[in-house]
Amino acid sequence: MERTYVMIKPDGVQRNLIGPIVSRFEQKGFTLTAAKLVTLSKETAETHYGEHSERPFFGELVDFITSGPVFAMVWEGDNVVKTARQMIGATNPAEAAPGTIRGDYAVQLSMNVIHGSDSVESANREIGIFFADNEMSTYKKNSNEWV
Ligand code: RTP
Ligand code: MG
Repeated sequence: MERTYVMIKPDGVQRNLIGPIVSRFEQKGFTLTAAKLVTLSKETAETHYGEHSERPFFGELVDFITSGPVFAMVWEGDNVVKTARQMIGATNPAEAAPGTIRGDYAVQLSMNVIHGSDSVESANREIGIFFADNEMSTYKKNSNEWV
């Protein structure tokens, strides 16, 4: 079963958006495999966002993502990587469609509430950064028979 890494950023945690965002993924029909509230070290943040290390906004991005706790999650389900990205919406909230998480909750590019892995390969890499195998739960929900 496909898995993706989703992380509510410090702005989302402080704006009381953990509940509403978790609800969206539950209601969609995905299964929560792992979750924790954690404050990232600079090293972990730099590893997670390593693909952007040469970009001019990298320092600002690392400072923001380490500025307070994030809510780290693994979600599981058919096509969850692509579908989660669609639910999250465009990177720039000004371009994110209404109905998406960034479209409904965010205004600024830097404080865009949530991260989602951009490919299955990225998902596997990011899950490995944040969760040990023994922090992941595999279980069956009766409701899964309907999705
Ligand atoms: P994320 O990795 O956080 O889920 O976001 P994303 O895939 O939609 O966008 P990505 O290109 O990976 O960029 C990572 C984060 O960096 C910030 N950003 N700032 N100042 C800029 O031009 C700029 N571009 C990107 C955004 O906060 C974005 O979420
Ligand atoms: Mg990205």
